[in-house]
Amino acid sequence: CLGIKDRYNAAHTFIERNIANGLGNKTAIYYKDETYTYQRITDLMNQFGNALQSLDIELENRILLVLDDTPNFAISFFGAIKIGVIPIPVNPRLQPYEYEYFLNNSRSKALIVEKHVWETLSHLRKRFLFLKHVIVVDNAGEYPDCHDFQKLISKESTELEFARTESDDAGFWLYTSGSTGLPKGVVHLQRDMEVALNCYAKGILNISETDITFSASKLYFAYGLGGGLYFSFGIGGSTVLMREIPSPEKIFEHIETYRPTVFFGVPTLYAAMLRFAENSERTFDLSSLRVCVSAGEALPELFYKKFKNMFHVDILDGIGSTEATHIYISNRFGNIRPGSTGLAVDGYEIKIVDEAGNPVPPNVPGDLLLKGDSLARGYWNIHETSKKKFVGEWYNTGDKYYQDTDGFYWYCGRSDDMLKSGGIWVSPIEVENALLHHEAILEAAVIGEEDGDGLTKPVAYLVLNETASKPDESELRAFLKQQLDAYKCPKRFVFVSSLPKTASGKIQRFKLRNFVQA
Ligand code: 3SK
Repeated sequence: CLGIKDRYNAAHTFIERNIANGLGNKTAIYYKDETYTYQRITDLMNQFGNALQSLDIELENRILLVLDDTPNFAISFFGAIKIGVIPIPVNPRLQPYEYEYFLNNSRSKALIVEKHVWETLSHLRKRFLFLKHVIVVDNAGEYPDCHDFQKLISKESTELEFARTESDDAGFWLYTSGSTGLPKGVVHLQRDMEVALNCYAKGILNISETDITFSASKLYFAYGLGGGLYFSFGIGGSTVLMREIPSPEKIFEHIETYRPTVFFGVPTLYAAMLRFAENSERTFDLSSLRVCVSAGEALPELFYKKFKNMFHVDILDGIGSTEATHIYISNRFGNIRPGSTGLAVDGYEIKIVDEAGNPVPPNVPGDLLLKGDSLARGYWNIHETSKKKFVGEWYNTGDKYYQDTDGFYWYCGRSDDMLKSGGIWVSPIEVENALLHHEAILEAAVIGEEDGDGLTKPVAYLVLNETASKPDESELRAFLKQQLDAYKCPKRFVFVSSLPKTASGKIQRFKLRNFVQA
């Protein structure tokens, strides 16, 4: 037929291929004291897809998923994809005005929502301009103008046809908040998850059918979506889902109970796990893990070493982005350089360029550009920003990096976070890592601030360890001078009880800058 390419649907790759491979009875999800086989997930996914169709939600319509990490997420996400409807998972712990923005910006026709979120939102319903249906999980009849998730899908058949989708069709969106402005809808294609699976999960993690994954990062975040869902589904493995906010206690409990083999976390969580274990009277059994993964921010060398020492497992640090679908630079088994982000993942090309766009020599920081098949199509409805960030085949990540002579990449910070002190670029990451070696310091964030002469100087915001007393500033300076050139040493230290962070654990240095300017 003219105009029709080969058919492709990610719900086949990640769900139904497992049935075709004879894995219908295999556990796909461990959740609380229940197990969900691939057959059960397939049946529920089909029922959900049929339910959407019965509500006239059709090919290329968008739906917003405001769901916790439970099997309902997997069912809704892949059920929508199977019929060519575009699911948009977002954080279920936001303010009502943020959902108003997501619903109107994406023009979602349906909202699939946890009851605890709908309770905060229902009074705003008239402001959701394109919304036709609200499907509440555990609604129990309290909202007569909404559908109850369980009741709605249980009426439906477990048979469902795939939509006529192709690999280049929009498959799903994720919103990225960035450091300024409103969140941007990142449009991903049907095939993007399979590219990330092949390049990173198979290529770097050697993920296989015997693996059980567990991600502390939530499924609405690109990092958690791979680590906690489609990496294991893509190879017929199993995954552990945890609804709760990931405290160290809960993480240890889940690892000891379900004995996952691959764990995904972020540096602040690894630091919190170490602290929790150091202050605990008992030891924690992490022997089921063959590897831990870190992303979101650079993993300080210190955390890597302490973790390995305490739990005898490597953390593979890498960097990815929502726009890239998943991780594109990573350390590898047997070739870990602590503190560095590692080497380019096969399937991706990396360039580091100066302000004029020319490649920089080794050891010189520049802007990191990325090329690869899992790159998003662009941002929804923000043409100018899309043009600036997606240039030809390259995506400008907004991160400053340098590459050493062995090919390893070293993170210097977000381009917006770099500061010039005495006319020389300073990486906040380098100064923060030096500060973290001090026994009293738990967390550090460094920004540039103008001094009385209008010159920019580094300033450090510090969170102290619970048991530590405030160190003397001259002692801190002397400590840093052993590790850093003088122009990199902070001129001021501000002690705070916490640092501003994104829901995924990234330090928001721009908030400290705005706070200082205000
Ligand atoms: O922040 C990261 O490093 C990351 C990794 C994988 C997927 C998405 C993101 C943002």
